[in-house]
Amino acid sequence: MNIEKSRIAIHNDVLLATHQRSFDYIAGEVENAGDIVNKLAAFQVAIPSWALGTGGTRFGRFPGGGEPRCLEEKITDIGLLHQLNQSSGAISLHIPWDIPSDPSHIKALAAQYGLRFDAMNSNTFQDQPGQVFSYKFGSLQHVNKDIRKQAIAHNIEVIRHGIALGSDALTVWLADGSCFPGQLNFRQAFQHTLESLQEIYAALPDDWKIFVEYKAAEPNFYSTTVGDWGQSLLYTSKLGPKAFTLVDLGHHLPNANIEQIVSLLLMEGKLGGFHFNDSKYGDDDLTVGSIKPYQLFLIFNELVEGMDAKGMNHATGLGWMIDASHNVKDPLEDLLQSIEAIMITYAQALLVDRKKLAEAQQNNDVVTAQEVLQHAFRTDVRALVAAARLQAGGALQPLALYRTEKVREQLIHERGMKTVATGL
Ligand SMILES: [Mn+2]
Repeated sequence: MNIEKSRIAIHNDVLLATHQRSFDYIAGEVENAGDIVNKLAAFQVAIPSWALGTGGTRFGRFPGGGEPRCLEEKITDIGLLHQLNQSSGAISLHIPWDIPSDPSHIKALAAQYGLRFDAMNSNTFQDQPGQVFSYKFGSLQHVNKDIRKQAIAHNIEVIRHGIALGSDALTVWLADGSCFPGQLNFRQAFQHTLESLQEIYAALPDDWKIFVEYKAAEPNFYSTTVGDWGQSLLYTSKLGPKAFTLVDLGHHLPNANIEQIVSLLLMEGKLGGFHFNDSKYGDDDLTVGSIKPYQLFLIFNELVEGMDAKGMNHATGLGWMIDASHNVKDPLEDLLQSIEAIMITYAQALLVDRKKLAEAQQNNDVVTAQEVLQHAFRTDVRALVAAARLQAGGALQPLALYRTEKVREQLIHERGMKTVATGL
């Protein structure tokens, strides 16, 4: 389904006067409103194919109906989001769930919605039907060379699918690790993983990147072979200039200082990808900004500061993606909320008075430093975000329009109540 441009225009017309009032107020309060709006309009966040259906937990899954049944329908769903907010202009695929049978057709369909293909994701955390060897005891780290070879070959196959679609990055997240003390020799597991990654790295086209994602725990609960940013940085440093660390907000131990991690990775030129979500206890994969919005702001503040220090383009310098799961919400509504939270936080980070903050730091004026950050965080920037959407042809209130257009009801009508997206 499509949301007609005229429907978006009618929606915007009704809200325009109210929006303009709010915009005029904030534009008078901040120095560079026009510049911020342009940066917001350029900023695109990739949606992963697996976020379009109900995730579930290990206890159960309660699908809401109308979920995409194939890759084409996943592209359609992201196209709908992008029509509404003009900020979801990329899709991230997971192989083997999303193997395109006709890549040129899939590429054309995505282009029709203005979507590009973001990083490709491999999957060696499950066994697939017909697979010769099991990944029960790991993949790239495995003690058996034949199993490592199978996992390497899968990653190279993912690169091939990505080339056909015009992607330019591979994200490797490994479930590899151990559940009990003594199960693994840590150094051997690291060396096996490094050698496997080196073979995958050798298969990357010249203009491709590989992102090595780390995670502290789960599904292995004693050790993880890429367990934290230090281990990821070790791998990516040894691999070479096309290898980068990927930070997923939910993949840290509780209370980790993620803003400091991204700052140092940016300094080293080794931050490549970023996965947004939120959590209270572990890798909860909740809606971005729903639990710890101030932490997200502090992270964005370091991202903006660190990227500016390196002269990086905010929109294209890193691979931005939402990596969340939806157990009780409509997945598309959840994604609209996540994108909104990302845009608001990015706008607030752009508001930080860098000069004043640097002066406060230089003078050990701790109070002013905090005031500078919290002034930006407490500024209501929603009208700036809405203005960026309006400028790009999106809806002033995407979630409201999604509901009044009865998008989910239409998707259920088209696809049925009992649909399950591949991979879920
Ligand atoms: Mn992730």
